[in-house]
Amino acid sequence: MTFTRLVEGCCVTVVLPELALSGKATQSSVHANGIPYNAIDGNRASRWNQGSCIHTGPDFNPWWRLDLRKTHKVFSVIITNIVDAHSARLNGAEIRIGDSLENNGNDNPRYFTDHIPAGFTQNFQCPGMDGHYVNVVIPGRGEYLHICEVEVYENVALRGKATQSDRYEHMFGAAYNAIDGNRNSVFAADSCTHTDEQTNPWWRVDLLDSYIITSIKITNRGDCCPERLNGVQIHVGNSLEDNGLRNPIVGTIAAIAAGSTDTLSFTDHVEGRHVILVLPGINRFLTLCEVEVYGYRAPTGNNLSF
Ligand SMILES: [Ca+2]
Ligand SMILES: [Ca+2]
Repeated sequence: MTFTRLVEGCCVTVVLPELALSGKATQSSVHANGIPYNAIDGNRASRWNQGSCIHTGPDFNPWWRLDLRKTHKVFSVIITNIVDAHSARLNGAEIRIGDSLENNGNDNPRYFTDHIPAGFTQNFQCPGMDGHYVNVVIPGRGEYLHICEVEVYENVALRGKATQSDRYEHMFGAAYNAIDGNRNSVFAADSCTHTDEQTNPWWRVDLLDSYIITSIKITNRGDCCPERLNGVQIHVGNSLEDNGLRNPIVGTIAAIAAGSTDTLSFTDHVEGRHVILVLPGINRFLTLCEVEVYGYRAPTGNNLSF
C-alpha cells in the first residue's frame, strides 16, 4: 500500500473538522512552547510566530504522535510544514500509522513524506490504513521537529447505510456494494450497484449524522458501459423528501472513464446527512462501483467540547 499525493482535500470523521481535532497529541520533547496540541488546533498558520506549530528539542529521532482514541481506517493525512527558514528540517520525515505504542508508535507501518516545501500543506492518501495512532517521526538523525498542522480523515460513507431506487431485476447490484470499501469495477465481482431500467434511477447513502463534506470519490464500472454515469447529479442535504432529490445539487458528472475513480472536491460549504446520486432520464440504469465521502461531522453543541 502506498500513499499517493493528491491536491484535493479528503476524508473524515469526528468532532471539529476531522479526526485529529478530537484526538490527543504528544511528542518527544517540547521546545519554546511548541506544544503537541499546536498541530491539532485546527489552524494551518505556518509562521512560527503565529503560535500554531509544534517544536521539539534537538532530539535523536524526534517524533510527534496523535492518539485517535480508537482505531480508525485512515484514508488521508494532511501535513502543513513551517514556512520559516527551518522548513527543511521536515525532510525525510515519515508518517507511521497503526495500533502499537512500541517505540512510542514509531514502529508502526511506515510511509515517507519525502519533502514538504516550506509553508505548504501536503495530502498523503492511501486506500485505508487501520490505526489508533498517527506518528510523524524524523528517523536517523538529531533534529528539531516542526509541524504546523496534521489532519486525519476517513471515508465516512463506510459507516453509512445505502439504498437505491430498485435493484437490477430486483435482485442484483445491491446498494451496499458502493460502500463496501472495494473499488473493484467488474460487475461480476459483486462490488457494484445496479438499478433496474428506470426513469431517474437513484442511489443514496445515509451518513447517519450531518457532515461537512469536502470531497466525494466515485468509481465507475469498468467492464461495460461507462457512459451510463454521464449526467449523474449529486445532491447533498438532510431532507428525504422526494427520495432526497429536493436537496441541493452540489455537482454533476460529465464523464468518468471505465473503471476509473474521479473526485469531486468542494470549496464551498457542502453539508448534509444524505448523499444522493440520480441519473435524470428515461430507460436508464445507474451503476456505481464505489462512492467515498470525505468530510467531518458538522459541529454541534456536543462535539464542540472535548
Ligand atoms: Ca496548527
Ligand atoms: Ca464497491
